[in-house]
Amino acid sequence: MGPPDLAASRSALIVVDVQNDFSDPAGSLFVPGGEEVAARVSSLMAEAERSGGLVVCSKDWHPPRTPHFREFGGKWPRHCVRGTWGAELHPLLPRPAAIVLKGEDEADGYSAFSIRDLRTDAVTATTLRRLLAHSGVEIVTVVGLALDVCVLATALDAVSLGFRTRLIESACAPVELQPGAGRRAVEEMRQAGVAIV
Ligand code: VGL
Ligand code: ZN
Repeated sequence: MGPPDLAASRSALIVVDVQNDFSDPAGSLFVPGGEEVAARVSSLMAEAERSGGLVVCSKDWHPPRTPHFREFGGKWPRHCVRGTWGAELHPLLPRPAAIVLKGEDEADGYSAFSIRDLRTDAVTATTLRRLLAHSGVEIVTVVGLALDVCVLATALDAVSLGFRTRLIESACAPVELQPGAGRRAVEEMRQAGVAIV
């Protein structure tokens, strides 16, 4: 007989980018509602740990110069520069079992699963899929920031990689560069097969 928590261990909570720059009002790309998201995510992480689930946090982790930033031709203000306060996880979050870095080098790093090089357009995988496969995970719950950017990209990748995927909408918030982007992101995820709860 296997361990009693085998079923629970086959699900994972994927916490997307709940870092100071997105979740603290002093952060450089503060997402409105980000503090409330950090508080909710913190409880969800504790709950997932208690029930034997795997908790993985992604961190946007950019070099100081990247074509992802406005000042170098991209669309975002400077944020989550590796090793800075803005790139740290929100202090309310407990320590996760695993951390996946994304947006390194020349990549946008929107999805926690895949990396698209901004110069060559080549797409490669992060460590996340292998980590989940290694732990026997088949069901993932996605939460975090921003709903209409990295949460969207991560949940869509999760579905296309074959994971049963849930989104807890109340533990996400959109940055909405365009008004309505949050609502459209939820619709897109629903249509792709993400269960919105
Ligand atoms: C994100 C914009 C730029 C995110 C990351 O985590 O949603 N948004 N980089
Ligand atoms: Zn970024």
